[in-house]
Amino acid sequence: MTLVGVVMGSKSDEPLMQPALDMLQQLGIEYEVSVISAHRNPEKVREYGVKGEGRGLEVIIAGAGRAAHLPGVLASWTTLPVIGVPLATSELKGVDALYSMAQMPAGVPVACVAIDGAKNAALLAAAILALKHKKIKEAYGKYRLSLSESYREPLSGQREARKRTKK
Ligand code: C2R
Repeated sequence: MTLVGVVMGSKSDEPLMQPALDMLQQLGIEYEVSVISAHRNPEKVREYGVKGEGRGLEVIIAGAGRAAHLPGVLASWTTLPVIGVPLATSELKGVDALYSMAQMPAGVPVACVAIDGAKNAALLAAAILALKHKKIKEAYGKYRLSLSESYREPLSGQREARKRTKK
């Protein structure tokens, strides 16, 4: 079942959003991808927001650059959690999009990850889904564990190297 809707403002955003798709796939989370711009396709964005939950979506990830109203507009049409990914596609290198998402007025929240933080958007989606889906909880837990393990190894490796140089 498709649980995550990944939406981007333009086809040109695709390479910057790819890490989210890769991470969702790695965690075994089914997703769909759509290109919808809030100002170019206002009717389509409304339909996506209104019908998403009924189609089974549980989280929406919305990536956009420049004056990035896409996540906010999507969030206005649904009570599903919306995670915004500000993209560095403009002369302002994503700061414009970051402010557009993080500075949502009170009442309609958009969770906002770092500029070009598509991978973290997928992980945050996984954390939300993990509250309800056991398999995703396991996959996400495993991923988090792998981070601490890959962190530990070089450290103990360094200790070994230090021991060797002391001899
Ligand atoms: P084009 O390359 O299509 O001109 O898009 C897109 O996310 C993209 O980064 C340039 C940039 O405009 C952004 N865009 C938005 C929205 N629609 C397109 N921020 C929106 O609805 O918020």
